Parts: sequence; structure tokens; C-alpha cells
Amino acid sequence: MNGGRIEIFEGDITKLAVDAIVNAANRTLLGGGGVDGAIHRAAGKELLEECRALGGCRDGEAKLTRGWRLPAKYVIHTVGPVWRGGNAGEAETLAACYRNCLAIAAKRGFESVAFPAISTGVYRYPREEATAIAVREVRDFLAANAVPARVVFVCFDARTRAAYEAALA
Ligand code: AR6
Repeated sequence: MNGGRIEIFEGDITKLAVDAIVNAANRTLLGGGGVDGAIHRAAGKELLEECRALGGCRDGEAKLTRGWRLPAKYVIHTVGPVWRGGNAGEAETLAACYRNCLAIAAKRGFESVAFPAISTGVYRYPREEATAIAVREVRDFLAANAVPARVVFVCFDARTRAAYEAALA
């Protein structure tokens, strides 16, 4: 399955020594709660300074920064959709997040990329639907691209892990 290129990790994404971790950010790119807050705390104030120069980010798009004090070399910041019931283009926007992050990783030659479950926290995207989109987009991208060699789905809790296991099965 996936040639062993997809892994699940249950824990804190800020601990991972990969080429890039993905941040589930907001349009300002100036930090927030959830995984965004954890990444900014662990990376240090230099990350915020670098983000200030980026001028924000549109929903579904992605922007790259250094990882600063993180064990990851880079952070790919993306803005997932706020769940509004499912008829506001949420699925396409979420798919675009995964595709655009992977495109940056491929362009930069990153071997390993770790994703949190984008939009499934504060933005309230239903977990099972979001993980199915994440798995589909990553599989499709890996089938068409040699890089990144490895993608990690980071699950902050057991329910998210179960959702990824079901989506990958
Ligand atoms: N490592 C891995 N996953 C985490 C971590 C962590 N350290 N912390 C939380 N998660 P959320 P969103 C999981 O709310 O829904 C922020 O304020 C969490 O359990 O972080 O895209 C931003 O600034 C959930 O499964 O992101 C935006 O305003 C997943 O990460 C807004 O939240 C995403 O939850 C974005 O909301």
C-alpha cells in the first residue's frame, strides 16, 4: 500500500525532524491556537517575523518559511476552510491545501513532509470527511511524483488516528 511512503504518527507535530511540517494556519499567518500556536511557540519569534513579511495567505493556498528552532527544517503554512456545512466549497479548498503544500515540497526537493489534520480543530471540518480528502490527495500526488518520498499524517488524538487508519485501509 502506497509503497510504504505514507505513515501515521500519533503525537505532536512540532517534535518531528522532517524536511517540512505543515501548519494549519489562518489568513493572517500571524499565529493562533491549536497546531498553529504550538508551531509558533516551538519555532520562536523569528518565525513570526518571517511570517509578517508574507502578507497573509488565501484559503487553500500555501507559503513556505524556515523552521527556525523546530527540528523540522521548514514550515509550509496553509489555510484550510472553515466548515460551513459542506456547500461552500470546503472540500475543494481542503484538497487544494494538500495539493499546494505537496507542490511546494516537490519543487523544493523535500524528502519528508508531515501534515496535521487541517481544518479539523477550530475550523470544525468533520474528521472522517477531512481525513478521506487528505488521504486521496496525498495518494494521488505520490502516484504522480517521486518527491516527497515520505508523507506523515500526524494525529493529535486517538480518534484522528482511527480516522486515518480507516481512510488508508
Ligand atoms: N501537533 C499535531 N496536531 C495538532 C497539534 C500539534 N501540536 N495541536 C493541535 N493539533 P487546529 P484548524 C491538531 O484547530 O482546524 C488556529 O487558531 C488538532 O487536534 O489546530 O485548521 C489557526 O490560527 C486538529 O486535529 O486547526 C486558525 O485560526 C488539527 O491539529 C485555526 O486554528 C487541526 O486543528 C485553524 O483551524
